[in-house]
Amino acid sequence: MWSVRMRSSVNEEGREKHISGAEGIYEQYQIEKVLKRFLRRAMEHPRGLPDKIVLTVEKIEGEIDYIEALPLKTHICKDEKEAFLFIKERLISLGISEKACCSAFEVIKNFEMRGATLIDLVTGERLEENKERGVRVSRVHMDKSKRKRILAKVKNLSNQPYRVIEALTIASKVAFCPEIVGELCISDNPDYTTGYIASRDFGYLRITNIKKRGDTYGGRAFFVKTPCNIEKLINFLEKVPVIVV
Ligand code: PML
Repeated sequence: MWSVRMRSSVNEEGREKHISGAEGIYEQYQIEKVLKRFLRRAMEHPRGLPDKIVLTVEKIEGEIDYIEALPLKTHICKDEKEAFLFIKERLISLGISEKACCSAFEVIKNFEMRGATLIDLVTGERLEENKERGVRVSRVHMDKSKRKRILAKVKNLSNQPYRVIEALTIASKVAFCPEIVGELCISDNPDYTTGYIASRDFGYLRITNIKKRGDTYGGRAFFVKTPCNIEKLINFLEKVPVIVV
């Protein structure tokens, strides 16, 4: 099996600004088709035209972990205020402090990261060393038959069902880490206003109107129980190949 990844960016005043990313685990015969799809996605992203696209094709050596997808539900909120209150309540029910919830929203709104931030679930402190890059969940893919079943379930819920599948795939790998108690995700796509919170406890919970249409901020925050081995956690999220079934 092969890990195929894409990330695109644009240089803005000497800084590399993230535009889009995509990835999966594929058989060798699928690589060419996937590369074409990823390239089109990079060139047609609503966040703009990139000036750099990195495509990586890497053979996977060693074992692949198989894990179960989180169950998916949707909660309707009328606006971002209602969404914020609902999210806070659900995250607090997991043992995450109010301070940590607010810190996650603040980081997502104010810091542009390529990956996710790791938030200490009590103090709200950021735990990753490289704060500009964040942690990029990688080498993860949803199995074809699971993908079909989820697609049938979400095609009437979202106008971008593949986005839901990708996010559910990432959230399932994240929730598999015992050190991570919950996740908050807001899409950085200005036209996509549904986000989610996820945990082993309540699964993948989509939240409508998590932000206003047109807002360009977005990102992911993982709530981490400390003390824990951060390096080992980041290694799992970024490097260990996982197929979600
Ligand atoms: C969904 O379940 O509708 C997807 C939510 C967030 C996706 C994050 C992204 O693709 O930007």
